[in-house]
Amino acid sequence: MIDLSDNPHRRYNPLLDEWVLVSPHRTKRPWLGQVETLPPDNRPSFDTKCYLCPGNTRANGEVNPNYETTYVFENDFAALLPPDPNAETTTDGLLQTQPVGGECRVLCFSPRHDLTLAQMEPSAIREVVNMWADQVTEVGARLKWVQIFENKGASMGASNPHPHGQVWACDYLPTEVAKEDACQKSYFDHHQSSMLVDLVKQEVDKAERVVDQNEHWVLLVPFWAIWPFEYLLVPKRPVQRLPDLNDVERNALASILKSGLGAYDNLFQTAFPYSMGWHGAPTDGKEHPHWQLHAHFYPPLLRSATVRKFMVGFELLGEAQRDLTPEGSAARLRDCLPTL
Ligand code: H2U
Ligand code: ZN
Repeated sequence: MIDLSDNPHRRYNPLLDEWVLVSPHRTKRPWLGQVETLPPDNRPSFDTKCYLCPGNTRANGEVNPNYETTYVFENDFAALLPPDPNAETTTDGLLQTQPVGGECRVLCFSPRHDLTLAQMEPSAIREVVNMWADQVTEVGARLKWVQIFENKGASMGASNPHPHGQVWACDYLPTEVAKEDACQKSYFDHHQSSMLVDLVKQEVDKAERVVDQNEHWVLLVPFWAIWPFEYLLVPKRPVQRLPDLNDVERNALASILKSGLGAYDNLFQTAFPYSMGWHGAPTDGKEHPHWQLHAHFYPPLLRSATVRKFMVGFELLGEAQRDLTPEGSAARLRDCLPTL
């Protein structure tokens, strides 16, 4: 058997039916590429120019209330709009279009301009968990897919450092979600159990890719991770959607978020950038036992606070590739867990 920690090999991602090339022997190569400059991080707790701070005026002239925990508003520049009843599918040979309907919201995580989710108290993170779950209930009553996500850090395209996330909800299953839906369905049909619930059992037994866990949640670097320090966060019992989490599970989620994001910040001694988001069963009013709720965290950093991974060359033209093994990344992140 080849030593996976030192030889090139491919790994299978059963959630997307895709492969990733792993090249662990390359980690010793010298780096002469781009070094990103770090944005200054001496933010005030309130910024008069921030459109998310309490009491400030947004681009469309609306004034934010003096909120004390979390605050949700309709995105003033929404990427999705309510469906146009007259819109139609069009086909011209290979060229097709489809009408879409949806809505976008902005989720303020805290009135404090200077905090990040990682720096917030577990009780305040718990408010964010409640907000996420409430959004799925509320918006999911109208639309079958409610994508909750956070882009953190300028390098991930966040336009404002004030801690916030977004909801983009739509009347169709987006591409990545449709792939996860099909893969989980096929696994469930073959095994009569949910793929990610089974994965959690296997990973907790092995422990080598687990970064942190508590009674209700496991945080791990997936075997098939593409991003150097990618996380998959999964509840241990079968749970289809965020609103299904009970009180105890929500507190446990706040706590594991605090520790997992703390490990990110400690790793390169920086406010770690990432895109994260939740995947759960579609909100179409039906049961989807093949679906297991989970969150993905995709951070771009590779070697330091200033050296990031790029998806280029072979990755764009062939398939995704990584140098560090997921096992090595998980071990480094475990070493960085904060003492809470
Ligand atoms: P990002 O930082 O992740 O881009 O999210 C900020 C969102 O806030 C962005 O989608 C919206 C932008 O459209 N926004 C408003 O809705 N109102 C504003 O006054 C400014 C920005
Ligand atoms: Zn602010």
